[in-house]
Amino acid sequence: MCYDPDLGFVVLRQVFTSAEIDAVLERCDTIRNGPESDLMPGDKLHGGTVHLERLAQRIDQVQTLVANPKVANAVRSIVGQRHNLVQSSLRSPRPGFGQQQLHTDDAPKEHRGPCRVATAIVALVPFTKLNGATRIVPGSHSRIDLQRNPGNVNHSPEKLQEQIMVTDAGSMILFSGHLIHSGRKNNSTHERPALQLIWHRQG
Ligand SMILES: O=C(O)CCC(=O)C(=O)O
Repeated sequence: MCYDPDLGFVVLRQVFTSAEIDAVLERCDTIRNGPESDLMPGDKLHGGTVHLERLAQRIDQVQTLVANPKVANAVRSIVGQRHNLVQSSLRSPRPGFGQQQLHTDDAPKEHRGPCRVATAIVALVPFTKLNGATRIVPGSHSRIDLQRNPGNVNHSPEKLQEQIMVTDAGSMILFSGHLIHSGRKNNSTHERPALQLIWHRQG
């Protein structure tokens, strides 16, 4: 499947094997249970949602994922040839947490041509409606009016439909950083861990 510039997203299936997912989760657990001196700025172990930052520097499998040609090609089709990874984090809402407002990951897109930002969410467990699978609004990356007021999506006359990204573990939801999206509440009894990767166009 290729990035669809009209919809603003693509799902890349099985970018991680189950062994790679296990290795990433195990390493995250080691960091979470390890000495405080191993924590990095932005790591958040308490509260409703656990965050671990800079995982491309801390976990080999994440670094390999970023270099995966299938991923790199898809990122290039969103932000162009020259880009850099600015975020590689774990986001893991605990049961009862994770709900976010609809938002974009960059300022409204006022120009045609490549996007400034690409975002990927990699499911480390199956994403279900119950556990807070990410929601996205296909096509909203071309709607500057809605990017300015993402909360208006559900009231727009054209009724852009939000889509809940139910998917299997190991799949990547890759989208324009101008696409309206959000995390949803985890109503399951387990954490919903996912990687969040963000690239910025250079130049
Ligand atoms: O974890 C998710 O489902 C989406 C997270 C997100 O959009 C964010 O933290 O900005």
